[in-house]
Amino acid sequence: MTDFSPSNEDLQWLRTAAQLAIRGAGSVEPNPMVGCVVVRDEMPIGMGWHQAFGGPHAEVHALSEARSDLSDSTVFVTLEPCCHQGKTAPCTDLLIIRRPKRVVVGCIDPNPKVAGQGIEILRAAGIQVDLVSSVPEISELIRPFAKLILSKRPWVIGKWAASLDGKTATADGESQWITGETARADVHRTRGRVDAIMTGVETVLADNPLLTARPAGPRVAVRVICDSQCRTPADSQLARTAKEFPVLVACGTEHDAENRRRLEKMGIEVWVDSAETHQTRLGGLLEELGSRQFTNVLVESGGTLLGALEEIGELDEIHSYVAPSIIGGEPVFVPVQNGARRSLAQKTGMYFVRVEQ
Ligand code: AOF
Ligand code: ZN
Repeated sequence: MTDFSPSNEDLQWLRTAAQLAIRGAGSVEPNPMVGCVVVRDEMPIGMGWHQAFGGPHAEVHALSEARSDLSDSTVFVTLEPCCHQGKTAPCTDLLIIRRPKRVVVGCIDPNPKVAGQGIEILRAAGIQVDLVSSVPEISELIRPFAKLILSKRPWVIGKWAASLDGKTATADGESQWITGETARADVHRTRGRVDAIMTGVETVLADNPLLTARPAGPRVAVRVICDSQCRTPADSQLARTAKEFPVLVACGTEHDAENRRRLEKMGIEVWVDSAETHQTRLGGLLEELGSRQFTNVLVESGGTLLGALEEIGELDEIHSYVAPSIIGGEPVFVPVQNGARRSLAQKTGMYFVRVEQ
């Protein structure tokens, strides 16, 4: 589908719609975040966003606010309007009834039930539809949704905090706390919108983390421990709080049966993966989380688990917190431990989405 060349004003309204969409973070998943603005004579006459899973779509909110005749109005929507009956009615039906002069769409819906058909249907009904898929803020909005719907695996966000010289702990393993209050508050905001927070048993043994969002966000994450032998201590903070905040221990067939029973009695779900290697196990765990419709998984672990995820190409986004300090010495603890490349040509390329001080 060809891309339309937007005016500066078009871009501005699309960005406004993207900002509205973000308000649904943590409340709409596994649906995508979507924002919508209805504009007439350069003024917004209706604004909306998808607010909750199962609830009305962004267009429904925006169009109900824009009450009057829309024949001189443009609808800016970050995602192609849906054309299928899901939990809610097709947005294309609503748009065809309300008949705006033009609809500007920020990206195609990767859902196979839509996938360009929403645009076709509106055009066939005589409504001008312009696709502007070049706005990065909008493409970023739907990446987790797109990954889950197309690959059935969740979007994986790796998080670490490091010194300016790239160390995540001192040579003796001390890591709490490298960064300050602002960075920690940001991490807690992320924890409060994801479906799972994953860590490795080594981190549980070394740091005894709680891995809850404080203050709570819109979503309560399942705390997932990669623990092939089921070594998670029954007196760890994670185990002791399992009845309040869910914990899933992902182990292998070689796990310690007695400790497994002990953990299950504490309300922990133990999930056994029969795959042989750690790598296939990680893939299996991601598939399991995807089958539960988990959209976003935050990984807060040491370099081994993060490195293993990186090696299988499943590290989709990084939240890297850099502290203005130097730890020095040989790299003992670094964010991504395995998968060392010999040549720069083999590096995994990424790009900056947002850099904040
Ligand atoms: C839109 N606007 O705001 C959203 C859309 O079960 P339903 O009815 O909520 O439909 C969910 C699907 O609709 C979802 O998988 C995606 O394809 C699309 N989401 N579409 O026009 C919105 N959230
Ligand atoms: Zn819709």
